[in-house]
Amino acid sequence: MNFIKYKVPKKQPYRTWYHFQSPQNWMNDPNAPMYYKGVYHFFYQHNPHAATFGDKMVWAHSVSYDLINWIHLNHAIEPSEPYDINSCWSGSATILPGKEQPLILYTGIDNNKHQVQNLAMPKNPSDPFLREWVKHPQNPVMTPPSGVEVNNFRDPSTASQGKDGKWRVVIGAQNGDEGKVVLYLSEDFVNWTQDPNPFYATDNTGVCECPDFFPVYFNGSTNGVDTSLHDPSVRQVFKISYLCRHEDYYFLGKYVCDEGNFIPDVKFTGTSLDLRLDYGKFYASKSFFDHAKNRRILWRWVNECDTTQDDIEKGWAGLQCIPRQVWLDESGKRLMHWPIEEVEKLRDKQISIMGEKLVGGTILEVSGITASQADVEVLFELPELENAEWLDESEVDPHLLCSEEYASRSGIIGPFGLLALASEDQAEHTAIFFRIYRAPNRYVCFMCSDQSKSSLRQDLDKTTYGTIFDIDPNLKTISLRSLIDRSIIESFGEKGRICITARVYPSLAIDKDAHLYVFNNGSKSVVISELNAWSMKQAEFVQEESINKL
Ligand code: DQQ
Repeated sequence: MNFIKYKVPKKQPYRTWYHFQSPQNWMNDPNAPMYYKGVYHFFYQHNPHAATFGDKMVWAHSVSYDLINWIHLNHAIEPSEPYDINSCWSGSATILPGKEQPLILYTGIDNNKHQVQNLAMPKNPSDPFLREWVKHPQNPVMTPPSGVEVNNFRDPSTASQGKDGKWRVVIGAQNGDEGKVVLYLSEDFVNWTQDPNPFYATDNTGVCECPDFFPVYFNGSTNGVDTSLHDPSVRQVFKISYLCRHEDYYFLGKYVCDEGNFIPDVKFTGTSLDLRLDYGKFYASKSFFDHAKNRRILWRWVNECDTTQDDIEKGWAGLQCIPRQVWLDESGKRLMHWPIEEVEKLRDKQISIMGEKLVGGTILEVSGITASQADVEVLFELPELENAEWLDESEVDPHLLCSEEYASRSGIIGPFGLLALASEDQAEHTAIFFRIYRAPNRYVCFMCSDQSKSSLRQDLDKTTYGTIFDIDPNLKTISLRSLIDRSIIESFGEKGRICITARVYPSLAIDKDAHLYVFNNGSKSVVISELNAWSMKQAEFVQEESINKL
């Protein structure tokens, strides 16, 4: 097999070094991630003709042995038949037990612009790269049911099998103001019937896109669970991407599989109390169970925050976060996220700082690494929490709080954190920070990613992101990890309890001119208990020679 190596062109300061991107043009949702015959597969929504969304979307396909270095293959699924001639939209893979055969359900936009669900199978299941896919002769296998708009019926999930042997998938939909998720059942994966009971409905959220439905262990274990396991050791996660908000929310709850009945612990409120997978730029996530390493892995699309014209000039748009392992925390109330361990293979030169006290107003440079591509982990030792300021969180919107130049304002315990992708004079920087408050009967932490000074350029969306979460009143330390990669910063607070992803486009803080700082603007000192930062090597992206040259 011959491969062509892809190199980041010199004049592409925003092209990432180790985050997955399409070789060129537009990319959006992750589709059908899976592990099959020793190989990880990743498909994605792609417009092969432009750096903008298109009207003939295809499924692009890449494979990897470690989820970090990738081989791009030919497109797996393209519009070709009346039932998908106007685009092949998102879907999922299910590996049937016994036969060990992967099947894909995807949404086709048909010749009437209706959305239908189609089935595709590998032409040669013994090819570990699954290069070629064939469409089932009985397609479409599902058409819009009554009570669902014909142009809003899409994104079938991975199927789970009940004790009755039947397969179940959930599909996103809409009817008028009502966003919906509908449940379908099948004995043979080809003939599907809709469950007559309403599965999920919500008002004013738009289409419930890309529903994901999977179990997690309820005992603090970080192990993943196969999608079809339903027993008392697991709780169910139901994730929805709400079109009107362009944000991913999830619910934890009970699932009685054979009754098709999911009961969320808490309903959607439309407020900052709702649980989100990531509080930044993040959409259309999809998970899979990696049985090679017994873990559940989450992928998701991170769109650009520059202009369409910029995307056209760059020749590409969209990237994917580093895949994250997800599990339920010990309290059973939140998902935890952590970048897959394989990303650590890219760690290169390391800098450490131990036991450094940061008095109020300190800014300390973390020098000696490539600050434009870095992995930084820092553990802050906190002062006594009883010193914290008062906050009535019911009266604040965390995003707004974050946009009021909070990093540079002084508080008591915080703001403290990192200034990433910063210019030497800090005129440009993205501040990722914590600030701790006293709230009625408890302490809370505000975590923020502030992009307002991320670039001197004016034509960018510099929305800031923030969230408030409860902390243990005896908390002594708090951790922050940021994966920095030229135009993306993925941050993980409190060991992965809170994630915020941001896109930034510095005009000064590029390549060797990018700097990394740690700061404290709180009047109480915090101590860098331990900081480790690594330069990150470039991941390897190659393309099979048989297809379009780069
Ligand atoms: N993107 C796909 C749809 C999905 C949306 C089209 C979510 O299937 O609903 O590219 O980003």
